[in-house]
Amino acid sequence: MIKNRKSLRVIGVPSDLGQGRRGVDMGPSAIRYAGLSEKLEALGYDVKDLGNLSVAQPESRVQGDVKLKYLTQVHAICDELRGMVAQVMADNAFPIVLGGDHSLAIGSVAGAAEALGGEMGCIWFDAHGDMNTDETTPSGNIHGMPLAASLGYGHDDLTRIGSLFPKLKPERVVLVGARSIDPLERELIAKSGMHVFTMADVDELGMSTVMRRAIEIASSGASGVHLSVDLDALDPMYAPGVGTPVHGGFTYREGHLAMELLASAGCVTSVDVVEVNPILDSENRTGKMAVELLSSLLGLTVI
Ligand code: 6HN
Ligand code: MN
Ligand code: MN
Ligand code: MN
Repeated sequence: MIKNRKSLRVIGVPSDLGQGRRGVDMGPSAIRYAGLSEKLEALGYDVKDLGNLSVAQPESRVQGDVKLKYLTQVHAICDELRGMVAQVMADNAFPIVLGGDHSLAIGSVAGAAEALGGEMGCIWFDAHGDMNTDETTPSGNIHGMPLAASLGYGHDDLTRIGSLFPKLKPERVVLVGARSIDPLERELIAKSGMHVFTMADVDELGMSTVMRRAIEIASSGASGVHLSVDLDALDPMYAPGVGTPVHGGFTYREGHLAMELLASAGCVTSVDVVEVNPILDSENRTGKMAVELLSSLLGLTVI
């Protein structure tokens, strides 16, 4: 059971503004089609789907700065999401945020940290570092920046959303699954003092040891833990429908074991499931994987 919360609230963020490639805007629908609400209700939760945030179509918007594409719109989406996540948690419910590209985590982390009064830990499953800023980005895509922004690095419109600054402290931040880090991003990761378990660490230590350490780091002395799940942490064999696939990720069982260990630790207080791209998927496998992982996190092993 996740921090004794029986009420789950689903929020969809159908945005691909933080990403170069279109399709992740359909992620929330794909995850819902895979039976999200029904499966979580079957676990005994009270589930309410709060619908989607409204996001403009790309044809009607201006890209803006090439180093921070769609900054104005991403800022507005993240600020709205921050308010919704904070409200859900103030109502003693557990928010499940469906993406959409990973830039939305700037808003969900901000809202969760605000609701918990700071001192929140964060576990980030990702092939990437998401630790770029406008000064280091190779793409200008804000989905490569949310962890940096949450730690206080980057443009004010990304780091100063809401009242807390920064949202996260590096000693309670853990990235798991990394295997594609840009050269300048690597420097910021090292400088920041956050914790990283690469895929090489998962190979050497095993997922069980990695997750026990990650849980200890993120949750000790913390008011709660935000879990941000980028589906590209999984190997593309199990999650082919992602915008930026990288070989050599979590196996099916490693992904589930990570969730099951989080479930038994009972430390997670909010979650994002992001970067699902149905256009690149086959028969909604990645949407289904997202639902299965959430089911494991919330107490059921789906095999
Ligand atoms: N994601 N590091 C690359 C960039 O453009 O900054 C890729 C980022 C991918 C981000 O998958 O959430
Ligand atoms: Mn990623
Ligand atoms: Mn501003
Ligand atoms: Mn990511």
